[in-house]
Amino acid sequence: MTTKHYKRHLITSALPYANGPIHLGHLAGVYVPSDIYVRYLRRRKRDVISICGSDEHGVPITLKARNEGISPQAVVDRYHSINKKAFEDFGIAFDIYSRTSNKVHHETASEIFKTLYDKGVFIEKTSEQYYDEEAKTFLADRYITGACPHCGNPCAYGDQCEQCGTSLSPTDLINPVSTISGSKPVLRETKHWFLPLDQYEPWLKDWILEGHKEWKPNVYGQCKSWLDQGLHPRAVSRDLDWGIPVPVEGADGKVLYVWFDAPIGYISATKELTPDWELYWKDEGTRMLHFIGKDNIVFHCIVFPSILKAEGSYILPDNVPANEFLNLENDKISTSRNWAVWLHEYLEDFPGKQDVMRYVLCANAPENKDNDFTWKDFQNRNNNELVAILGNFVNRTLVLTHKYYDGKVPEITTLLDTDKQVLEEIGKIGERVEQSLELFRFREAIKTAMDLARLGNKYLADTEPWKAIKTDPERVKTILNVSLQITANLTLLLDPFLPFSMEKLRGFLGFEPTDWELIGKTELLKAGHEINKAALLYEKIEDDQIQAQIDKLMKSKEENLEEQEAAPLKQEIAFDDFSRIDLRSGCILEAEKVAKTKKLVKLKVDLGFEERTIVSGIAEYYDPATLPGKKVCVLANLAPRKLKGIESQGMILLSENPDGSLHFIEPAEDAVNGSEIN
Ligand code: B3M
Ligand code: ZN
Repeated sequence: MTTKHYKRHLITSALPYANGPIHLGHLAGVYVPSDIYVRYLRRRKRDVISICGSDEHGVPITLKARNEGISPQAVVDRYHSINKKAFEDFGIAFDIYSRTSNKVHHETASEIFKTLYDKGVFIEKTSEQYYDEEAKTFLADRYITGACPHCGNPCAYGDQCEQCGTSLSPTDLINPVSTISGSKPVLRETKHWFLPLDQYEPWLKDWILEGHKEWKPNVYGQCKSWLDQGLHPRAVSRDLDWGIPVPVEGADGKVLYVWFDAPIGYISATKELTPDWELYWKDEGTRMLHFIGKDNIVFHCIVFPSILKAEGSYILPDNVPANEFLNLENDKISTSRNWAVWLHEYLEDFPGKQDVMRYVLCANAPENKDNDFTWKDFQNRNNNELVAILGNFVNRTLVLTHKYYDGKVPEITTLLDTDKQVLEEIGKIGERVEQSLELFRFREAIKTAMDLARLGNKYLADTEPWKAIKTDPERVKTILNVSLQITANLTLLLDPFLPFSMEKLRGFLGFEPTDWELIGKTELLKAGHEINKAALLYEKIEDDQIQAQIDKLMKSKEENLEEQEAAPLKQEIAFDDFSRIDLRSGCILEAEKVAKTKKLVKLKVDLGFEERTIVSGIAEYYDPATLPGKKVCVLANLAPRKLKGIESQGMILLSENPDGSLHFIEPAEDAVNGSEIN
């Protein structure tokens, strides 16, 4: 089915956490595609609302507040306004940009929780969780670190060891420490309410795996793997003091889990936008689409639909065209490492160039796999595509119309076959762009739309009006009339992608319509119509502008490495605790990568009194071929453990730099193998 088959459209875009600014990754993953699609629907005169807002609860917010010594409300107030303005300035045309700390959201989320609670949907469970007595808060998985029981990595997280990849639960960690206060957390009983996702598994399998085979492969595939693994009850409450209080008896100090409340934020925002909100959320004539990044797929395809299904009166998403991730200069975008291009800074550094970034992020979108943004590619696409193809065609057409006809659209004298073919091709290109957009293939859509500008350039190159004007001025009238029709069609076709420049171009042409249905129609610009004074649509971006951005990134990378605080000190220990560990000097005899792992190397280590096999997560930092002969420090009395089938008999001591790189702690060259390290 295509957009014309639905009475109305409800388009939601992922609610960004209000704990930091918007960056290119957010735009490429979610907001540029959703805005293109919404603008396309509006140009087709569809009944559509575009919903977004700040996601203002959850641990990311409270951590940011703690790190800055301000309140969570102060954090969300700051970033809600920064992000709201940045989206507006960038032309992301939401109908509403709300926020989940609003009263209407607290009421809506509480009401839905209460409905499910009263229906007996939730499982109530009491379990032990780590509690930080200093910070007076229960600890979410990522806020507990400790030694990995499998590879000894001293900085494993409560949910995963990043050195050996093992998934963990907080109680697996050896010597757990709270990353908030650095103190040793204690286990405390706590009650929570669980959404029984396992009970919805049969329905989800039918609804998604049978009913939505048309979903993008990256979305369908992730849903399938989650469902194949089997779903488990998921806690929908947390022990936090920031969030929406759980609206039932016996829930003091507990709030709704952020991923329970946040998607309901789409509903609350719609309530704020229109009294007809139920038409969009409860009428089967509405098509609901969620635009998100791949890390939110499970919440939008499995958790939120299960909540809506259990509540019983809401419609479900018809599609969830999630994008993959955008990297930056071949490295993952990272807020904590300040490895990002922030939207509000881009707008300051490149004023008036919103469409250049919209164009690049669309043409280079991570639609089916992660992709990379480089400033060089940004410059090349601007200079070689926007300036050299689109801008060049439009500029030549307008300049020649002013030069030969004083700015008036000349009448068609004789239409040759070539002219007719060009005019017919306009409509065909329009249809192809439409098909791509209906399938959420935005890269393909903008490339096809640019084919119309390529067609125009070829038409001018083939007909050479600047030469023909001397010998056959009547012919030139037709050539420029056709070129002006192409230009008018470009404003219609590219408007969803490049709204700022197409508005400018409509101004140059004195052409107001924006209806998609006009694409390919004859004579959008009538003979005699007067066009206005024109200017360049796009200007070249110079090397020094790009170099300045690259320098800025490198500088922030260096600064970040210096600034990055060392990991918090672990809890104080007595000498006896230390004396229980046995450290020895050793020397690597052999080293080989462990097959099918990214990080692991199998070492044979000479301890003087014996040789040991030890597995270490250093493959990304050391070439095994260079290791034989290297002196190392060995934790020699760590209990052996199996790693990828290999028994590792001890641990090599490594220091971890702020950038995550691992480095051997090397005894002196003359240290005897097996000698004790005290
Ligand atoms: N706040 C975005 C994120 O995971 C998350 C989206 C909520 S959409 C309801 O970064
Ligand atoms: Zn590990």
